[in-house]
Amino acid sequence: MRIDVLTLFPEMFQAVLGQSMLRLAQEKGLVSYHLWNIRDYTLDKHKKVDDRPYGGGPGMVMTPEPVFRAIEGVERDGSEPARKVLLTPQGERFTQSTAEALSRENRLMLVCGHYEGFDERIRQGFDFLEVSIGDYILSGGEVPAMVVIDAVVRLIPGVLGDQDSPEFESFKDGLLEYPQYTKPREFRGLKVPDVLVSGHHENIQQWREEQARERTRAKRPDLFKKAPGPKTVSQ
Ligand code: 21W
Repeated sequence: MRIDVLTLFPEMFQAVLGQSMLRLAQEKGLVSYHLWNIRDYTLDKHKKVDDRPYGGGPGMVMTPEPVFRAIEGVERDGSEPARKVLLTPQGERFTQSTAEALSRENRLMLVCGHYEGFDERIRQGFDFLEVSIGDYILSGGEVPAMVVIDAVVRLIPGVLGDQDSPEFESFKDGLLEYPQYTKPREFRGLKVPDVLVSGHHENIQQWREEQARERTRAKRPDLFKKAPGPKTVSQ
């Protein structure tokens, strides 16, 4: 997969794309990241990328010319059209199922805004999937774009090892993760549950399922309602 990122702050991505799983995915040749600065597509001598909103109001709006030129120029840099994603607070909520859908694309183009938003004609000019990562106010689309990249790239076949392969994730059955422990057996008086060191794999599996269900019911009733399995306890 080829991922193009259009942003006013390409340097923000270096640390995230240059470490751990995202870096390894690129080293394995499974993905390539291409960072582009929208400011490089300005035509005026002041390299202006934003301006005051018509009609008045607070903040600045991303001006259409450099964004159009960046999208069109970057698209021509590759050999196939890109699925375009606009990071915006008005977008549809980004979920695991959005990540799964995007992970099947050959080419993604993520367009990040800063300031108060995009001139509306940017939306009119392209076929975007508009995505928000949640209902809180951030300073721009850069962090959301990194969230999207992380969630998508780890789903590309071959990026993760067999052990942490996506099919094994408890999110798949709509439940939260069961509690996990490692050494030592006892830490500051807190003990690892006996069942986990019993070697009885059936009991371990049953305990984990119960814990995952109980945790989800207590912490995420919204997920629990949708998860398969009984919704009430006997008596
Ligand atoms: C925050 C842009 C608030 C615009 C009209 C007049 C991308 C984001 C962002 C930002 C506003 C995402 C207004 C979750 C986010 C992002 C910057 C609102 C007010 N409208 N997901 N004045 N949260 N945020 N502008 O903030 O670009 S995805």
